[in-house]
Amino acid sequence: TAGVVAEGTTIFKGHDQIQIDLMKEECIVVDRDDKPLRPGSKKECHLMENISKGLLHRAFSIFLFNEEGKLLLQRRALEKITFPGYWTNTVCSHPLWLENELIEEDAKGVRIAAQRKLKHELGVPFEQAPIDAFTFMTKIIYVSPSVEDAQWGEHEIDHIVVIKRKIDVTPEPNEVMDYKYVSWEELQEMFAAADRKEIKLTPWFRLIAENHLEKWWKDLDNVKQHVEPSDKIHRY
Ligand code: DMA
Ligand code: MN
Repeated sequence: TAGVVAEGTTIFKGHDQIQIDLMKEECIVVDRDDKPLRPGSKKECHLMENISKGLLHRAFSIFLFNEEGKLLLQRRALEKITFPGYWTNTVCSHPLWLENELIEEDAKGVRIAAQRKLKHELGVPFEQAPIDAFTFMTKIIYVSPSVEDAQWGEHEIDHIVVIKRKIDVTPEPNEVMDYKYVSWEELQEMFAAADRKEIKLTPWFRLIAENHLEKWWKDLDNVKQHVEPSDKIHRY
């Protein structure tokens, strides 16, 4: 797989073939107000060369809490092309340019995609995570190069969804190398460990955790009271 050439440049260097194939997925290219413009391949959307010119796509981040109110984190597999080996929130991915995943009403498309990826990455059966169990909270926009390989990065409008549910986890090893449930206090210890460079945390996870998560986590059973209007986008 080394040295696959695309558009005249060596883009994939010894990357995992399954992850290379996933770069063909059709993401949703959006404008700065999150209005869908056109499909764009995952590869196109994550090359810094395009991001530098302003290319932006739609994403989602799931924060899943168990019955005790602990947050499920995953450690991204070393096969991932962006942010390999990083600890992050339960699941992050992209709604695709598909009729059902483009539905805007009540963030339904994002919730359908969230259910799809909870199954794909963590093996959660659909019936354990019905789409109505996800609550859309707010949107953030951010940009970040991938530290390990600067040709890749993220520039997304990230839709944050929260779900409190008992689930069974069966990780897909090509996606997830480890997972754990943490309390708020344990998460603060992870931030300190990341500051000491003992572990790596994804930039979007830290951004959401430090700016938005606490008020939701402390009021999980009334989380719907904290839902923000769908046209509100926090800009970082
Ligand atoms: C992308 O996550 C989404 C966000 C919010 C950064 P990802 O790289 O894990 O996407 P995928 O699982 O589709 O590769
Ligand atoms: Mn992305």
